[in-house]
Amino acid sequence: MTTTNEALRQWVDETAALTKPDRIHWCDGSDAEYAGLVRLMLERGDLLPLNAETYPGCHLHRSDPTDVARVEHLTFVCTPDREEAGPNNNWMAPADAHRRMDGLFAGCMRGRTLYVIPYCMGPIDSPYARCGVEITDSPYVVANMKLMTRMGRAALQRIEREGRFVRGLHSTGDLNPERRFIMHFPHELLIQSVGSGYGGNALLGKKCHALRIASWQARQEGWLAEHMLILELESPAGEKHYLAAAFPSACGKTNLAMLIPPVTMPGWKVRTLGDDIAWLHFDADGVLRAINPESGYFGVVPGTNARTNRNAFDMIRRDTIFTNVAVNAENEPWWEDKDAQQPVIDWRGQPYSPGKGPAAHPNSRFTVAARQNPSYSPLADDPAGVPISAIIFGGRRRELAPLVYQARDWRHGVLIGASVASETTAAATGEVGVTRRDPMAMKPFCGYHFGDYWGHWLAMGGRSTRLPQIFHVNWFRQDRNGRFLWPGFGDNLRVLRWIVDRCAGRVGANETPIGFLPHARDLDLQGLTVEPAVLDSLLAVDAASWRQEMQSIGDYFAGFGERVPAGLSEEHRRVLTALG
Ligand code: SAT
Ligand code: MN
Repeated sequence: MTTTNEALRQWVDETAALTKPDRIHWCDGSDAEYAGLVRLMLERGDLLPLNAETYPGCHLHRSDPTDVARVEHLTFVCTPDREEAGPNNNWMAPADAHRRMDGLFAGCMRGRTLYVIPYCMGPIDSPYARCGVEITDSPYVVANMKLMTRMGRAALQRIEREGRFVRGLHSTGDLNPERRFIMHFPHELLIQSVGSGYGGNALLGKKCHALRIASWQARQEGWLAEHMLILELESPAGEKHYLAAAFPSACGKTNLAMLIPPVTMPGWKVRTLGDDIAWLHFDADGVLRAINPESGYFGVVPGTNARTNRNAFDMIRRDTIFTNVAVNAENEPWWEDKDAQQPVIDWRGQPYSPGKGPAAHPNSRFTVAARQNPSYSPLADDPAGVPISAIIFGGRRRELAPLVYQARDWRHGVLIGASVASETTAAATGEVGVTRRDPMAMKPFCGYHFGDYWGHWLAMGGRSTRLPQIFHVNWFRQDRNGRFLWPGFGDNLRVLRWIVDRCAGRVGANETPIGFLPHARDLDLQGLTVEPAVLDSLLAVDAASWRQEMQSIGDYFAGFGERVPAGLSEEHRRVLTALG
Protein backbone atom coordinates (compact mmCIF):
# COMPACT_ATOMS: atom_id res chain seq x y z
CA MET A 1 0.00 0.00 0.00
CA THR A 2 1.06 3.56 -0.54
CA THR A 3 -0.76 6.80 -1.24
CA THR A 4 -1.67 9.27 -3.95
CA ASN A 5 -1.07 12.13 -1.49
CA GLU A 6 2.33 13.48 -2.47
CA ALA A 7 3.01 15.29 0.83
CA LEU A 8 2.31 12.14 2.81
CA ARG A 9 4.43 9.94 0.55
CA GLN A 10 7.29 12.37 0.81
CA TRP A 11 7.04 12.65 4.58
CA VAL A 12 7.08 8.85 4.95
CA ASP A 13 10.14 8.67 2.65
CA GLU A 14 11.98 11.39 4.55
CA THR A 15 11.13 9.82 7.89
CA ALA A 16 12.33 6.42 6.71
CA ALA A 17 15.57 7.98 5.47
CA LEU A 18 16.09 9.53 8.93
CA THR A 19 14.98 6.65 11.16
CA LYS A 20 16.25 3.73 8.97
CA PRO A 21 13.61 1.08 9.64
CA ASP A 22 14.00 -2.47 8.26
CA ARG A 23 10.46 -2.44 6.90
CA ILE A 24 7.56 -0.06 6.24
CA HIS A 25 3.99 -1.13 6.88
CA TRP A 26 0.99 0.97 5.82
CA CYS A 27 -1.86 0.15 8.19
CA ASP A 28 -5.18 -0.73 6.56
CA GLY A 29 -7.05 -0.99 9.86
CA SER A 30 -8.38 -4.49 9.16
CA ASP A 31 -9.13 -7.08 11.81
CA ALA A 32 -6.62 -9.39 10.13
CA GLU A 33 -3.95 -6.74 10.57
CA TYR A 34 -4.83 -6.40 14.27
CA ALA A 35 -4.67 -10.19 14.71
CA GLY A 36 -1.25 -10.25 13.05
CA LEU A 37 0.05 -7.50 15.35
CA VAL A 38 -1.22 -9.34 18.40
CA ARG A 39 0.52 -12.53 17.22
CA LEU A 40 3.76 -10.65 16.71
CA MET A 41 3.60 -9.02 20.13
CA LEU A 42 2.79 -12.35 21.81
CA GLU A 43 5.87 -13.86 20.14
CA ARG A 44 8.05 -10.99 21.27
CA GLY A 45 6.63 -10.93 24.78
CA ASP A 46 5.26 -7.39 24.35
CA LEU A 47 1.84 -8.85 25.05
CA LEU A 48 1.05 -11.68 27.44
CA PRO A 49 -1.97 -13.91 27.04
CA LEU A 50 -4.69 -13.71 29.69
CA ASN A 51 -7.23 -16.39 30.60
CA ALA A 52 -8.83 -17.10 27.21
CA GLU A 53 -11.98 -18.60 28.71
CA THR A 54 -12.96 -15.83 31.11
CA TYR A 55 -11.23 -12.96 29.24
CA PRO A 56 -11.36 -13.94 25.55
CA GLY A 57 -9.32 -11.75 23.23
CA CYS A 58 -7.71 -9.94 26.19
CA HIS A 59 -3.99 -9.34 26.60
CA LEU A 60 -1.65 -7.80 29.11
CA HIS A 61 1.08 -5.31 28.28
CA ARG A 62 3.70 -4.37 30.87
CA SER A 63 5.31 -1.08 30.07
CA ASP A 64 8.77 -0.13 31.21
CA PRO A 65 8.42 0.65 34.95
CA THR A 66 9.73 4.18 34.32
CA ASP A 67 7.14 4.74 31.61
CA VAL A 68 3.70 4.53 33.18
CA ALA A 69 2.06 7.96 32.81
CA ARG A 70 2.11 11.20 30.91
CA VAL A 71 5.24 13.26 31.48
CA GLU A 72 4.15 16.89 31.65
CA HIS A 73 7.67 18.18 32.39
CA LEU A 74 8.92 16.61 29.13
CA THR A 75 6.00 17.87 27.02
CA PHE A 76 6.65 21.04 24.98
CA VAL A 77 4.77 23.43 22.75
CA CYS A 78 7.20 24.79 20.17
CA THR A 79 5.86 28.02 18.71
CA PRO A 80 8.12 30.61 17.05
CA ASP A 81 7.05 33.15 19.68
CA ARG A 82 7.41 31.95 23.29
CA GLU A 83 4.48 34.09 24.44
CA GLU A 84 2.13 32.15 22.21
CA ALA A 85 2.68 28.93 24.21
CA GLY A 86 2.01 30.78 27.46
CA PRO A 87 3.08 30.06 31.04
CA ASN A 88 0.79 27.00 31.01
CA ASN A 89 3.16 25.16 28.64
CA ASN A 90 6.81 24.25 28.52
CA TRP A 91 8.29 25.96 25.50
CA MET A 92 11.21 25.28 23.21
CA ALA A 93 12.23 27.21 20.09
CA PRO A 94 11.17 25.19 17.03
CA ALA A 95 14.68 25.09 15.56
CA ASP A 96 16.18 23.79 18.83
CA ALA A 97 13.41 21.25 19.23
CA HIS A 98 13.86 20.02 15.66
CA ARG A 99 17.62 19.71 16.08
CA ARG A 100 17.22 17.75 19.27
CA MET A 101 14.48 15.48 17.91
CA ASP A 102 16.28 14.82 14.61
CA GLY A 103 19.25 13.65 16.65
CA LEU A 104 17.11 11.30 18.70
CA PHE A 105 15.23 9.97 15.66
CA ALA A 106 18.37 9.34 13.59
CA GLY A 107 18.60 5.60 13.00
CA CYS A 108 16.16 4.89 15.86
CA MET A 109 14.10 2.38 13.84
CA ARG A 110 17.01 0.12 12.82
CA GLY A 111 15.83 -3.47 13.16
CA ARG A 112 12.25 -2.28 13.55
CA THR A 113 9.18 -1.83 11.38
CA LEU A 114 7.94 1.66 10.62
CA TYR A 115 4.14 1.67 10.76
CA VAL A 116 2.15 4.37 8.95
CA ILE A 117 -1.23 4.86 10.65
CA PRO A 118 -3.72 7.09 8.82
CA TYR A 119 -6.52 7.93 11.26
CA CYS A 120 -9.62 10.07 11.43
CA MET A 121 -10.62 11.82 14.65
CA GLY A 122 -14.41 11.80 14.49
CA PRO A 123 -16.92 10.02 12.26
CA ILE A 124 -15.35 9.51 8.83
CA ASP A 125 -18.08 11.54 7.11
CA SER A 126 -18.33 14.33 9.66
CA PRO A 127 -17.46 17.87 8.59
CA TYR A 128 -16.20 18.32 12.17
CA ALA A 129 -13.77 15.38 11.96
CA ARG A 130 -10.04 15.87 11.26
CA CYS A 131 -7.44 13.44 10.02
CA GLY A 132 -3.93 12.67 11.05
CA VAL A 133 -1.16 10.23 10.28
CA GLU A 134 0.97 8.72 13.02
CA ILE A 135 4.25 7.08 12.12
CA THR A 136 5.45 4.78 14.90
CA ASP A 137 7.82 1.86 15.50
CA SER A 138 5.60 0.41 18.23
CA PRO A 139 3.13 -2.37 17.35
CA TYR A 140 1.52 -1.69 20.75
CA VAL A 141 0.74 1.84 19.59
CA VAL A 142 -0.74 0.54 16.34
CA ALA A 143 -2.97 -1.93 18.21
CA ASN A 144 -4.15 0.78 20.63
CA MET A 145 -4.83 3.20 17.77
CA LYS A 146 -6.91 0.48 16.07
CA LEU A 147 -9.09 0.17 19.20
CA MET A 148 -9.32 3.90 19.90
CA THR A 149 -9.58 5.62 16.53
CA ARG A 150 -11.05 5.17 13.08
CA MET A 151 -7.81 4.18 11.41
CA GLY A 152 -6.73 2.60 8.17
CA ARG A 153 -8.04 2.61 4.64
CA ALA A 154 -11.10 4.87 5.07
CA ALA A 155 -9.06 7.51 6.89
CA LEU A 156 -6.40 7.42 4.16
CA GLN A 157 -9.09 7.92 1.53
CA ARG A 158 -10.36 10.99 3.34
CA ILE A 159 -6.81 12.34 3.59
CA GLU A 160 -6.37 11.79 -0.14
CA ARG A 161 -9.65 13.61 -0.79
CA GLU A 162 -8.96 16.55 1.53
CA GLY A 163 -5.20 16.76 1.35
CA ARG A 164 -4.97 17.97 4.96
CA PHE A 165 -3.67 16.02 7.91
CA VAL A 166 -1.78 16.41 11.18
CA ARG A 167 1.58 14.62 11.21
CA GLY A 168 2.73 12.67 14.27
CA LEU A 169 6.10 10.93 14.46
CA HIS A 170 6.65 8.56 17.34
CA SER A 171 9.43 6.21 18.36
CA THR A 172 9.84 4.36 21.63
CA GLY A 173 13.56 5.11 21.22
CA ASP A 174 15.46 3.45 24.05
CA LEU A 175 12.82 4.32 26.71
CA ASN A 176 15.41 6.25 28.66
CA PRO A 177 13.63 9.09 30.53
CA GLU A 178 16.69 11.26 29.77
CA ARG A 179 15.88 10.97 26.09
CA ARG A 180 12.11 11.32 26.32
CA PHE A 181 10.30 14.30 24.75
CA ILE A 182 6.79 15.02 23.54
CA MET A 183 7.00 18.02 21.18
CA HIS A 184 4.18 19.94 19.51
CA PHE A 185 4.68 22.28 16.56
CA PRO A 186 1.20 23.80 16.09
CA HIS A 187 2.27 26.02 13.19
CA GLU A 188 3.49 22.96 11.31
CA LEU A 189 0.56 20.77 12.43
CA LEU A 190 3.27 18.41 13.64
CA ILE A 191 3.83 16.25 16.73
CA GLN A 192 7.07 14.44 17.59
CA SER A 193 7.36 12.02 20.48
CA VAL A 194 10.31 9.89 21.50
CA GLY A 195 11.32 7.69 24.40
CA SER A 196 7.93 6.62 25.75
CA GLY A 197 5.49 3.93 24.71
CA TYR A 198 2.78 5.00 27.11
CA GLY A 199 -0.76 6.26 26.51
CA GLY A 200 -0.96 10.01 26.13
CA ASN A 201 2.76 10.21 25.29
CA ALA A 202 2.56 7.75 22.40
CA LEU A 203 -1.02 7.44 21.09
CA LEU A 204 -0.63 10.73 19.28
CA GLY A 205 -4.23 10.96 18.07
CA LYS A 206 -5.41 11.45 21.64
CA LYS A 207 -4.03 14.26 23.81
CA CYS A 208 -1.36 15.48 21.36
CA HIS A 209 -3.60 15.83 18.31
CA ALA A 210 -7.20 15.89 19.55
CA LEU A 211 -6.40 18.36 22.35
CA ARG A 212 -3.08 20.23 22.02
CA ILE A 213 -2.95 20.70 18.25
CA ALA A 214 -6.75 20.75 17.86
CA SER A 215 -7.22 23.40 20.56
CA TRP A 216 -4.80 25.61 18.63
CA GLN A 217 -6.64 24.97 15.33
CA ALA A 218 -10.01 25.43 17.04
CA ARG A 219 -9.03 28.91 18.10
CA GLN A 220 -8.09 29.90 14.56
CA GLU A 221 -11.27 28.40 13.15
CA GLY A 222 -13.86 29.24 15.81
CA TRP A 223 -14.60 25.99 17.63
CA LEU A 224 -13.55 24.26 20.85
CA ALA A 225 -11.43 21.13 21.44
CA GLU A 226 -12.04 20.12 25.04
CA HIS A 227 -11.16 17.49 27.65
CA MET A 228 -14.79 16.45 28.05
CA LEU A 229 -16.95 13.37 28.14
CA ILE A 230 -20.24 13.44 26.22
CA LEU A 231 -23.34 11.64 27.48
CA GLU A 232 -27.00 11.32 26.64
CA LEU A 233 -29.49 11.51 29.49
CA GLU A 234 -33.02 10.30 28.84
CA SER A 235 -35.80 10.86 31.37
CA PRO A 236 -38.62 8.37 31.99
CA ALA A 237 -40.81 10.66 29.84
CA GLY A 238 -38.38 10.29 26.93
CA GLU A 239 -36.88 13.79 27.15
CA LYS A 240 -33.27 13.68 25.97
CA HIS A 241 -30.40 15.95 26.89
CA TYR A 242 -26.76 15.81 25.87
CA LEU A 243 -24.20 16.89 28.43
CA ALA A 244 -20.48 17.54 28.09
CA ALA A 245 -18.33 17.41 31.22
CA ALA A 246 -14.70 18.35 31.82
CA PHE A 247 -12.79 16.79 34.71
CA PRO A 248 -9.03 16.31 35.03
CA SER A 249 -7.50 12.91 34.19
CA ALA A 250 -8.53 10.08 36.53
CA CYS A 251 -11.40 12.05 38.15
CA GLY A 252 -14.22 9.81 36.94
CA LYS A 253 -15.09 10.97 33.40
CA THR A 254 -15.34 7.36 32.23
CA ASN A 255 -17.54 6.40 35.18
CA LEU A 256 -19.90 9.35 34.67
CA ALA A 257 -20.14 8.73 30.92
CA MET A 258 -21.20 5.13 31.60
CA LEU A 259 -23.37 5.81 34.65
CA ILE A 260 -25.97 3.22 35.65
CA PRO A 261 -29.01 4.83 37.30
CA PRO A 262 -29.78 3.83 40.89
CA VAL A 263 -32.68 1.38 41.23
CA THR A 264 -34.72 4.09 42.91
CA MET A 265 -34.68 6.16 39.68
CA PRO A 266 -36.49 3.80 37.31
CA GLY A 267 -36.86 4.79 33.68
CA TRP A 268 -33.79 7.04 33.53
CA LYS A 269 -31.20 6.09 30.93
CA VAL A 270 -27.63 7.19 30.35
CA ARG A 271 -25.85 6.47 27.08
CA THR A 272 -22.20 7.15 26.32
CA LEU A 273 -20.96 9.20 23.40
CA GLY A 274 -17.45 9.78 24.67
CA ASP A 275 -15.40 9.56 27.84
CA ASP A 276 -12.48 11.93 27.32
CA ILE A 277 -12.55 14.42 24.44
CA ALA A 278 -15.24 16.56 22.81
CA TRP A 279 -14.98 18.80 19.75
CA LEU A 280 -17.66 21.49 19.88
CA HIS A 281 -18.92 23.53 16.94
CA PHE A 282 -21.86 25.87 16.47
CA ASP A 283 -24.20 24.74 13.71
CA ALA A 284 -26.05 27.11 11.38
CA ASP A 285 -28.79 27.61 14.02
CA GLY A 286 -26.33 28.57 16.75
CA VAL A 287 -26.67 25.24 18.53
CA LEU A 288 -23.43 23.95 20.03
CA ARG A 289 -22.90 20.42 18.73
CA ALA A 290 -20.41 17.87 20.03
CA ILE A 291 -18.59 15.00 18.42
CA ASN A 292 -16.25 12.56 20.11
CA PRO A 293 -13.11 12.40 18.00
CA GLU A 294 -12.22 8.99 19.46
CA SER A 295 -13.88 5.63 18.97
CA GLY A 296 -12.47 3.78 21.97
CA TYR A 297 -11.50 4.22 25.59
CA PHE A 298 -8.17 4.33 27.38
CA GLY A 299 -9.59 4.12 30.88
CA VAL A 300 -8.20 3.85 34.40
CA VAL A 301 -8.57 0.24 35.61
CA PRO A 302 -8.18 0.32 39.43
CA GLY A 303 -11.47 0.85 41.20
CA THR A 304 -13.53 -0.53 38.30
CA ASN A 305 -16.02 -3.08 39.62
CA ALA A 306 -19.64 -4.12 39.33
CA ARG A 307 -20.72 -1.41 41.76
CA THR A 308 -18.67 1.54 40.56
CA ASN A 309 -19.00 0.97 36.81
CA ARG A 310 -20.83 -2.19 35.77
CA ASN A 311 -20.76 -1.17 32.11
CA ALA A 312 -16.98 -0.81 32.03
CA PHE A 313 -16.55 -3.94 34.12
CA ASP A 314 -18.56 -5.97 31.57
CA MET A 315 -17.05 -4.17 28.58
CA ILE A 316 -13.49 -5.18 29.46
CA ARG A 317 -14.27 -8.89 29.68
CA ARG A 318 -13.25 -9.41 26.06
CA ASP A 319 -11.04 -7.97 23.31
CA THR A 320 -9.26 -5.56 25.63
CA ILE A 321 -5.64 -4.59 26.06
CA PHE A 322 -4.72 -4.21 29.73
CA THR A 323 -1.64 -2.17 30.52
CA ASN A 324 0.16 -2.54 33.86
CA VAL A 325 -2.47 -4.50 35.80
CA ALA A 326 -1.70 -7.48 38.06
CA VAL A 327 -2.82 -11.08 37.44
CA ASN A 328 -4.45 -13.61 39.77
CA ALA A 329 -3.95 -17.38 40.06
CA GLU A 330 -6.34 -17.97 37.14
CA ASN A 331 -4.25 -15.70 34.91
CA GLU A 332 -7.04 -13.15 34.88
CA PRO A 333 -6.26 -9.44 35.05
CA TRP A 334 -6.51 -8.14 38.60
CA TRP A 335 -6.53 -4.69 40.13
CA GLU A 336 -7.26 -2.96 43.41
CA ASP A 337 -10.98 -2.92 44.31
CA LYS A 338 -11.83 -5.46 41.62
CA ASP A 339 -13.04 -8.36 43.74
CA ALA A 340 -12.14 -10.48 46.78
CA GLN A 341 -9.54 -12.52 44.90
CA GLN A 342 -5.83 -12.16 45.46
CA PRO A 343 -3.22 -10.93 43.01
CA VAL A 344 -0.35 -13.32 42.35
CA ILE A 345 1.87 -11.32 39.99
CA ASP A 346 2.12 -7.54 40.26
CA TRP A 347 2.16 -5.01 37.40
CA ARG A 348 5.94 -5.27 37.10
CA GLY A 349 5.69 -9.03 36.55
CA GLN A 350 7.00 -9.90 40.00
CA PRO A 351 5.44 -12.11 42.68
CA TYR A 352 2.95 -9.92 44.50
CA SER A 353 3.93 -8.80 47.96
CA PRO A 354 1.74 -6.29 49.85
CA GLY A 355 4.82 -4.44 51.12
CA LYS A 356 5.76 -3.41 47.58
CA GLY A 357 2.76 -1.18 46.94
CA PRO A 358 -0.38 -1.77 44.90
CA ALA A 359 -0.61 -4.89 42.72
CA ALA A 360 -1.90 -2.97 39.69
CA HIS A 361 -0.25 0.34 38.89
CA PRO A 362 -2.61 3.17 40.04
CA ASN A 363 -2.56 4.46 36.44
CA SER A 364 -3.02 1.03 34.84
CA ARG A 365 -5.34 1.23 31.86
CA PHE A 366 -7.74 -0.67 29.63
CA THR A 367 -7.91 -0.04 25.90
CA VAL A 368 -11.15 -1.11 24.31
CA ALA A 369 -13.35 -0.23 21.34
CA ALA A 370 -16.31 1.99 22.30
CA ARG A 371 -18.79 -0.33 20.63
CA GLN A 372 -18.21 -2.90 23.36
CA ASN A 373 -19.69 -0.55 25.93
CA PRO A 374 -23.20 -1.79 26.88
CA SER A 375 -24.28 1.87 27.18
CA TYR A 376 -22.77 2.88 23.81
CA SER A 377 -24.84 5.44 21.92
CA PRO A 378 -24.91 4.93 18.13
CA LEU A 379 -25.11 8.74 17.91
CA ALA A 380 -21.35 8.67 18.52
CA ASP A 381 -21.15 7.82 14.82
CA ASP A 382 -23.50 10.60 13.72
CA PRO A 383 -21.54 13.02 11.50
CA ALA A 384 -23.68 15.92 12.82
CA GLY A 385 -22.84 15.29 16.49
CA VAL A 386 -25.30 16.02 19.29
CA PRO A 387 -26.73 19.31 20.61
CA ILE A 388 -25.28 20.17 24.03
CA SER A 389 -27.70 21.36 26.75
CA ALA A 390 -25.14 21.78 29.51
CA ILE A 391 -21.40 22.01 30.02
CA ILE A 392 -20.20 20.74 33.38
CA PHE A 393 -16.84 21.50 34.98
CA GLY A 394 -15.50 19.69 38.00
CA GLY A 395 -12.50 18.65 39.97
CA ARG A 396 -11.48 16.56 42.93
CA ARG A 397 -11.79 18.83 45.98
CA ARG A 398 -12.00 17.67 49.57
CA GLU A 399 -13.34 21.05 50.68
CA LEU A 400 -15.04 24.24 49.58
CA ALA A 401 -16.69 23.46 46.22
CA PRO A 402 -20.35 22.48 46.72
CA LEU A 403 -21.91 19.39 45.17
CA VAL A 404 -23.26 21.44 42.27
CA TYR A 405 -23.81 25.04 41.21
CA GLN A 406 -24.82 26.81 38.04
CA ALA A 407 -23.27 29.83 36.38
CA ARG A 408 -25.43 32.95 35.91
CA ASP A 409 -24.50 33.15 32.25
CA TRP A 410 -21.80 32.13 29.77
CA ARG A 411 -19.25 34.68 30.98
CA HIS A 412 -19.65 33.55 34.57
CA GLY A 413 -19.37 29.96 33.30
CA VAL A 414 -16.05 30.77 31.66
CA LEU A 415 -14.81 32.14 34.99
CA ILE A 416 -15.96 28.96 36.73
CA GLY A 417 -14.19 26.82 34.12
CA ALA A 418 -11.03 28.89 34.31
CA SER A 419 -11.05 28.51 38.12
CA VAL A 420 -11.22 24.70 38.22
CA ALA A 421 -8.84 23.21 40.76
CA SER A 422 -8.26 19.57 41.50
CA GLU A 423 -6.06 17.24 43.49
CA THR A 424 -3.45 15.62 41.23
CA THR A 425 -3.79 11.93 40.32
CA ALA A 426 -1.56 9.11 39.05
CA ALA A 427 -2.40 9.94 35.41
CA ALA A 428 0.71 12.12 35.27
CA THR A 429 4.08 11.57 36.92
CA GLY A 430 4.65 13.71 40.02
CA GLU A 431 3.12 14.06 43.45
CA VAL A 432 -0.44 12.80 43.92
CA GLY A 433 -3.11 14.61 45.95
CA VAL A 434 -1.79 18.16 45.67
CA THR A 435 -4.43 20.73 44.76
CA ARG A 436 -3.49 22.61 41.61
CA ARG A 437 -5.42 24.88 39.25
CA ASP A 438 -6.55 23.03 36.17
CA PRO A 439 -8.65 25.45 34.06
CA MET A 440 -11.31 23.63 32.04
CA ALA A 441 -9.33 20.43 32.99
CA MET A 442 -7.01 21.54 30.16
CA LYS A 443 -3.86 22.46 32.12
CA PRO A 444 -1.82 19.68 30.50
CA PHE A 445 -3.58 19.86 27.15
CA CYS A 446 -4.14 23.43 25.96
CA GLY A 447 -1.78 24.03 23.04
CA TYR A 448 -1.48 27.80 23.54
CA HIS A 449 -1.57 30.65 26.06
CA PHE A 450 -4.33 30.21 28.64
CA GLY A 451 -5.14 33.94 28.49
CA ASP A 452 -5.89 33.63 24.77
CA TYR A 453 -7.79 30.42 25.43
CA TRP A 454 -10.09 32.12 27.96
CA GLY A 455 -10.55 34.95 25.48
CA HIS A 456 -11.55 32.41 22.86
CA TRP A 457 -14.10 30.86 25.23
CA LEU A 458 -15.59 34.32 25.91
CA ALA A 459 -15.71 35.08 22.19
CA MET A 460 -17.54 31.81 21.52
CA GLY A 461 -20.23 33.04 23.92
CA GLY A 462 -20.83 36.05 21.69
CA ARG A 463 -21.59 33.89 18.69
CA SER A 464 -24.95 32.43 19.68
CA THR A 465 -28.10 33.16 21.63
CA ARG A 466 -28.69 29.46 22.22
CA LEU A 467 -25.72 28.74 24.46
CA PRO A 468 -25.62 25.75 26.79
CA GLN A 469 -25.92 26.37 30.53
CA ILE A 470 -22.69 25.97 32.49
CA PHE A 471 -22.37 24.10 35.81
CA HIS A 472 -19.72 23.02 38.31
CA VAL A 473 -19.86 19.75 40.26
CA ASN A 474 -17.74 18.18 43.00
CA TRP A 475 -18.32 14.51 43.85
CA PHE A 476 -15.30 14.41 46.15
CA ARG A 477 -16.16 16.37 49.30
CA GLN A 478 -14.87 14.74 52.48
CA ASP A 479 -15.54 15.13 56.18
CA ARG A 480 -12.83 15.64 58.80
CA ASN A 481 -12.16 11.90 58.89
CA GLY A 482 -11.61 11.67 55.16
CA ARG A 483 -14.96 10.00 54.47
CA PHE A 484 -16.73 11.04 51.28
CA LEU A 485 -19.90 13.07 51.92
CA TRP A 486 -21.56 12.08 48.65
CA PRO A 487 -21.92 8.47 47.46
CA GLY A 488 -20.98 9.34 43.86
CA PHE A 489 -21.11 6.89 40.93
CA GLY A 490 -24.75 6.01 39.97
CA ASP A 491 -26.09 8.51 42.50
CA ASN A 492 -24.50 11.33 40.52
CA LEU A 493 -27.55 10.97 38.30
CA ARG A 494 -29.46 12.88 41.00
CA VAL A 495 -27.26 15.88 40.27
CA LEU A 496 -27.54 15.43 36.49
CA ARG A 497 -31.30 15.40 36.92
CA TRP A 498 -31.21 18.76 38.67
CA ILE A 499 -28.95 20.07 35.91
CA VAL A 500 -31.40 19.15 33.13
CA ASP A 501 -34.31 20.43 35.24
CA ARG A 502 -32.49 23.76 35.35
CA CYS A 503 -31.81 23.65 31.60
CA ALA A 504 -35.51 23.03 30.98
CA GLY A 505 -36.44 25.85 33.39
CA ARG A 506 -38.43 23.47 35.61
CA VAL A 507 -36.91 24.27 39.01
CA GLY A 508 -35.87 27.36 40.90
CA ALA A 509 -32.57 27.79 42.70
CA ASN A 510 -30.84 29.52 45.51
CA GLU A 511 -28.94 32.53 44.15
CA THR A 512 -25.53 32.97 45.81
CA PRO A 513 -22.45 35.01 44.89
CA ILE A 514 -20.80 31.92 43.35
CA GLY A 515 -23.88 30.98 41.31
CA PHE A 516 -27.19 29.13 41.58
CA LEU A 517 -27.37 26.24 44.05
CA PRO A 518 -30.16 23.68 44.37
CA HIS A 519 -32.85 24.01 47.00
CA ALA A 520 -32.47 20.73 48.89
CA ARG A 521 -36.12 19.92 48.07
CA ASP A 522 -35.37 19.96 44.34
CA LEU A 523 -32.76 17.22 44.51
CA ASP A 524 -34.19 13.76 43.88
CA LEU A 525 -32.85 11.93 46.93
CA GLN A 526 -35.36 9.10 46.99
CA GLY A 527 -33.85 5.89 48.28
CA LEU A 528 -30.71 7.64 49.45
CA THR A 529 -29.90 8.31 53.07
CA VAL A 530 -28.01 11.56 53.43
CA GLU A 531 -28.09 13.21 56.83
CA PRO A 532 -29.61 16.70 56.63
CA ALA A 533 -26.40 18.11 58.12
CA VAL A 534 -24.35 16.42 55.40
CA LEU A 535 -26.64 17.78 52.71
CA ASP A 536 -26.29 21.21 54.26
CA SER A 537 -22.53 21.10 54.02
CA LEU A 538 -22.69 19.77 50.45
CA LEU A 539 -24.79 22.79 49.50
CA ALA A 540 -23.13 25.42 51.68
CA VAL A 541 -21.29 28.50 50.43
CA ASP A 542 -18.95 29.86 53.05
CA ALA A 543 -18.35 33.48 52.07
CA ALA A 544 -15.04 33.85 53.95
CA SER A 545 -13.51 30.73 52.39
CA TRP A 546 -14.82 31.72 48.98
CA ARG A 547 -13.35 35.18 49.30
CA GLN A 548 -9.99 33.53 49.93
CA GLU A 549 -10.54 31.21 46.99
CA MET A 550 -11.40 34.10 44.68
CA GLN A 551 -8.31 35.96 45.83
CA SER A 552 -6.15 32.97 45.05
CA ILE A 553 -7.84 32.66 41.64
CA GLY A 554 -7.04 36.33 41.05
CA ASP A 555 -3.37 35.66 41.89
CA TYR A 556 -3.40 32.70 39.54
CA PHE A 557 -4.85 34.78 36.68
CA ALA A 558 -2.25 37.48 37.33
CA GLY A 559 0.42 34.93 36.38
CA PHE A 560 -0.95 35.06 32.83
CA GLY A 561 -0.32 38.77 32.55
CA GLU A 562 -1.85 41.01 29.96
CA ARG A 563 -3.34 38.27 27.88
CA VAL A 564 -6.03 37.63 30.50
CA PRO A 565 -9.15 38.95 28.79
CA ALA A 566 -10.81 41.98 30.37
CA GLY A 567 -14.15 40.14 30.46
CA LEU A 568 -12.69 37.47 32.71
CA SER A 569 -11.09 39.98 35.08
CA GLU A 570 -14.35 41.95 35.28
CA GLU A 571 -16.30 38.80 36.02
CA HIS A 572 -13.80 37.87 38.70
CA ARG A 573 -14.16 41.32 40.30
CA ARG A 574 -17.94 41.03 40.15
CA VAL A 575 -17.98 37.75 42.09
CA LEU A 576 -15.41 38.99 44.59
CA THR A 577 -17.50 42.10 45.26
CA ALA A 578 -20.66 40.02 45.62
CA LEU A 579 -18.91 37.96 48.30
CA GLY A 580 -18.67 41.16 50.35
O1 SAT B 1 -2.31 8.98 29.27
S1 SAT B 1 -3.51 9.65 28.74
O2 SAT B 1 -3.22 11.05 28.48
O3 SAT B 1 -3.90 9.02 27.49
C1 SAT B 1 -4.80 9.53 29.84
C2 SAT B 1 -5.03 10.74 30.64
O4 SAT B 1 -4.12 11.23 31.31
O5 SAT B 1 -6.17 11.25 30.64
MN1 MN C 1 -8.14 12.46 29.75
